[in-house]
Amino acid sequence: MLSLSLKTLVVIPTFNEAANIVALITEIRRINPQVHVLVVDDNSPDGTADLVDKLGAASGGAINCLRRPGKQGLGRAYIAGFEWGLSHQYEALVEMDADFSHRPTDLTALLSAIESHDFVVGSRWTQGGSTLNWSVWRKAISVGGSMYSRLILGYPLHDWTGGFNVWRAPVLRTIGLNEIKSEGYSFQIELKYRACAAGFKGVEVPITFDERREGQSKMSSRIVLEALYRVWLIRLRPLAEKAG
Ligand SMILES: Nc1nc2c(ncn2[C@@H]2O[C@H](COP(=O)(O)OP(=O)(O)O)[C@@H](O)[C@H]2O)c(=O)[nH]1
Ligand SMILES: [Mg+2]
Repeated sequence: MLSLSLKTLVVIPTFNEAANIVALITEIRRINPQVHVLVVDDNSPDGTADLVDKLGAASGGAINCLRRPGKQGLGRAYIAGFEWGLSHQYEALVEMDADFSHRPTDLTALLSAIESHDFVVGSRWTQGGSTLNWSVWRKAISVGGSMYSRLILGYPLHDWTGGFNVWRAPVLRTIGLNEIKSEGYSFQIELKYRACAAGFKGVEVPITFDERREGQSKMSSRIVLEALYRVWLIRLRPLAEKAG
């Protein structure tokens, strides 16, 4: 078992993930029992939040659910989850999807890497990373989107749109979470850009991106298109300097 020096919170945004969430949290904590979990649920009609609360009641405070009034998008959910985590003194905050696309077994390598870095990017497109059952087209759009982001934003990451990442608390405290307007894939791009631009040091760790296990995707082609123009807004907006 990996021994963690940092108090760690896995933040999982959910909308209608009742078929996945209990199995996912159980698996995460079976592999890494020291990590805590916060689910940020946007009032899912399928009762996701109630399932998490049931699990949480027997967890001694290790599993919590933040309930939000309605579907406000992935970016807003993460910002609320990060703020909750920072106010509860967590030192490392993980982003992870609820649908098993991000494998609980890959989390161990990400947690190991955060011990010596400011942030860790779980990467499908670095040496050793992969996707399972993706068409050539889907791969081309994802790799192309990351190359496009890298060219415009200028930092040498290979997976800009991925959402399986770890942030040390000072990074999230510094980069101006409340100024972030992006949603979906561009939210992930903007977090990475702001961390790099503030001078924080990250590393990419290879992951295998699996198929969603149960339920439906909430992403749309609108969110892909949003990312294409948002990258320019992200690049051109002035950023706060890194403190200290
Ligand atoms: N709280 C919240 N979670 C969301 C929202 N949209 C998507 N999610 C969650 O974000 C994660 C990624 O979404 P998913 O639909 O799997 O996207 P895809 O993998 O790109 O198809 C999943 O855990 C979703 O339940 C939202 O509006 N609010
Ligand atoms: Mg998914």
